Amino acid sequence: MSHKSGFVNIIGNPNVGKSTLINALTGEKISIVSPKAQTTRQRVLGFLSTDDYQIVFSDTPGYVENPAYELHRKMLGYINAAFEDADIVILLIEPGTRDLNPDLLLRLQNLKVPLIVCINKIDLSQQEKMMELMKYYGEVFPNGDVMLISALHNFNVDVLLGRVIELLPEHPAYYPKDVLSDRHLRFFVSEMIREQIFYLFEKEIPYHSEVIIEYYKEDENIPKIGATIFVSRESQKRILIGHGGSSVKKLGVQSRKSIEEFLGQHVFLDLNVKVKDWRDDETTLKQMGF
Ligand SMILES: Nc1nc2c(ncn2[C@@H]2O[C@H](COP(=O)(O)OP(=O)(O)OP(=O)(O)O)[C@@H](O)[C@H]2O)c(=O)[nH]1
Ligand SMILES: [Mg+2]
Repeated sequence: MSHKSGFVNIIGNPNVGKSTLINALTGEKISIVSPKAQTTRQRVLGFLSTDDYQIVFSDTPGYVENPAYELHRKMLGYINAAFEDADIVILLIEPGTRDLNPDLLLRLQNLKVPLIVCINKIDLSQQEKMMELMKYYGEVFPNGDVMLISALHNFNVDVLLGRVIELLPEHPAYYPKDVLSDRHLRFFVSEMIREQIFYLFEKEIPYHSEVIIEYYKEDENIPKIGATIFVSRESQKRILIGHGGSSVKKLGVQSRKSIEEFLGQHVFLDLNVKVKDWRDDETTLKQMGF
């Protein structure tokens, strides 16, 4: 019997809902989500497998307009990689967006694989404007499909999935059928702490924070997890820790709750804050998994 499989890579500007979409498509928490731009920094794969097919969905960072740090260049590198191995590209757009970066636009127009343009967050816009936007993108990408979705409210996500399955090439499965992602537990745990940093802290703090899991002891009744949060400057460390440690304590409680929900069990979580100018440091970025 024939079997379908392929890489379906979600690409778009920051904050358009790419991570929300990969979670909706797979039905799992594959990628962290926040209301702030540039939440996703690495490529994360999420798999949807049945007897007949395996879809390898890929979440990518939002397109970085002006890369200023090595971190940004790494983020752009993941987008490049997603262009290279895609069997299908989903371009995610926010209502009202008409200008894509010229380089991004050109690459999308010259794709050798099918393109599905999804206008997301349609719950936030009027029908008439959506129709205009659909027409506009239909003209910009005459070979692509254009559809309206809401990743957050699960509207038309099933229609998108149906189209993806139609377009999927015949190929054996790339990954074992019983796994959900290419990432291990430590990655998800560090990302969930980072997600809470995006929710709890303002201004530059989330953008200067990265999390490393130092230990994950599963041999105990309740797993013990130790994580270090790296920030670039002493002043940022003071903000993260807060008066008498109040802010880092709150971060610890919220992160622990989210990790416990993910794992379905209690954990101990110990957070440490350290200063290191990690965003421009190749070696440190490598240690952080970039
Ligand atoms: N109203 C509405 N909000 C949405 C929808 N989809 C996503 N969002 C919200 O948009 C924000 C950004 O979502 P993400 O999934 O983190 O966006 P992203 O494209 O992955 O962002 P980066 O990783 O920063 O590039 C979050 O606050 C989501 O809840 C939608 O269909 N409707
Ligand atoms: Mg994201």
